[in-house]
Amino acid sequence: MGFKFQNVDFLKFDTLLNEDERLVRDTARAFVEDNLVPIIEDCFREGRFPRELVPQMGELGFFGANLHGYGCAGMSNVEYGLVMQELERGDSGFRSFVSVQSALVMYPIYTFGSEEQKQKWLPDLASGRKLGCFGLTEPGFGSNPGGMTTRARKVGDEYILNGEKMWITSGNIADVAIIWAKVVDDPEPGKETVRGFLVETDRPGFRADEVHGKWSLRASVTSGLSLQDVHIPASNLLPGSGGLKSPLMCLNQARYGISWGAIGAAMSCYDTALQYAKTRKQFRNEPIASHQLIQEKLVWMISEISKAQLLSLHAGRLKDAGTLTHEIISLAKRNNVWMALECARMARQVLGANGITEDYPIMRHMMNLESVITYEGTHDIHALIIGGHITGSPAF
Ligand code: TGC
Ligand code: FAD
Repeated sequence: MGFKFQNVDFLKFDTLLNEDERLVRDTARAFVEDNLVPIIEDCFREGRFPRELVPQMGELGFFGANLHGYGCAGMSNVEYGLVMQELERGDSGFRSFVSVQSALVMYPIYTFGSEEQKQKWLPDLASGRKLGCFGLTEPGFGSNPGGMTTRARKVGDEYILNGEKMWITSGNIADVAIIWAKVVDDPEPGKETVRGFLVETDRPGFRADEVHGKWSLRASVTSGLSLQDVHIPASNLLPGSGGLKSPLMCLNQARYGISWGAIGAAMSCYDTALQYAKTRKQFRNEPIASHQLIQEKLVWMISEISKAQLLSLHAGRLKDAGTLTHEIISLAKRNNVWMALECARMARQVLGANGITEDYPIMRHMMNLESVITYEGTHDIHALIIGGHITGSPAF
């Protein structure tokens, strides 16, 4: 069942995009319609990541799309955002996989890696021949990653890593993990500095355990990682990384993409509710779309989606101009994910009982968005980031 997606564009948003941007968006849209939509409900129910779609996404340039060289597509940040929008219109978990591969694995290698590391990893990650994950969160440190207990100790020409990471997207399917750890006695005895490491997942002492029992992002793999005396060559340190600022720079990339992705999930919910309301009849033998309270819900959704589109497009234009700040990204991520979750809840009501079934994508989006509003900085943590910025008083 369900409906074929119809474009959601109240504001003539397309007129704000150039031809290349529309082409990229339409390519991603067709990929999602043809390949993801037909299988996603089964994947979600079965708790299966549709890995078979990885090579095609590599060919389409979706991995590390806004990076240049090393086999990457060199898209603009707006184009990259539009890809994220379309992928999440399909499924947030599927978009998460691409976000992690791109913003959290390829970006740190691209930004903090040596030339040798870039040559070795980026082309394979761009094509999807290799997959990666990003280990920042720990069982005891989520919103406050600066408290991490994972440690790296330099011994001769090796580092030895010990620690636990939790809630790691793609942990069990990754060939390489970007692990953030505090290096002991760095830069001087008694001091510690957060640094990033490339850890091949087949190294002795590295273990990934999949998290089961999720009611959210079921089409995405989530894992706990354990590192016990994992020896890596010193050359696996990302040499440009240093301080908590480094992983936070990666989060900026991912959060920016999420701000677009959430619009996609909201579009899917709104479009489903609109089409349903036009066909479902109650009382006067007229479609429920003719009832004022249904219209009010649809109007709320299209208003908020339209504002979110402008917000992310503005952020993208600033990012392309090199002037985007992380506080603006926090505002966009916070607003758009909240907006999408509200749309999912409203759209679900428009569908009545049918809204709770897998015949329509709404309930899946709603459950997925509960993760999206939590990861990459919770809704409240982004309020504190913005609040600290405008008042000058950090409130963590
Ligand atoms: P704080 O003292 O505020 O900052 C430490 C240093 O970092 C700088 N900074 C940033 N730099 C770049 N980008 C940002 N967004 C930055 N935020 C802060 C800051 O200026 C400072 O620099 P310096 O030079 O003075 O050292 O740090 P804090 O310890 O008080 O912590 C606050 C913070 C920012 C960590 C917290 O607000 C936060 O963001 N917590 C959320 C953690 C989080 O988002 N984790 C995400 C894990 S990955 C994930 O969820 C993947 S989900 C899969 C998917 O993406 O689809
Ligand atoms: P906590 O930090 O324990 O927060 C619990 C509650 O307390 C929240 O409501 C929070 O807003 C609130 N809170 C915390 N501190 C404050 C404060 N100072 N003031 C007011 N309220 C506060 N991490 C990775 O590193 N890599 C990944 O790939 C990754 N993928 C993920 C995939 C999924 C499906 C999920 C659910 C999470 C993923 N994460 C990943 C982890 C994610 O980033 C964390 O869950 C998130 O940062 C929140 O941390 P926490 O769950 O420990 O919550």
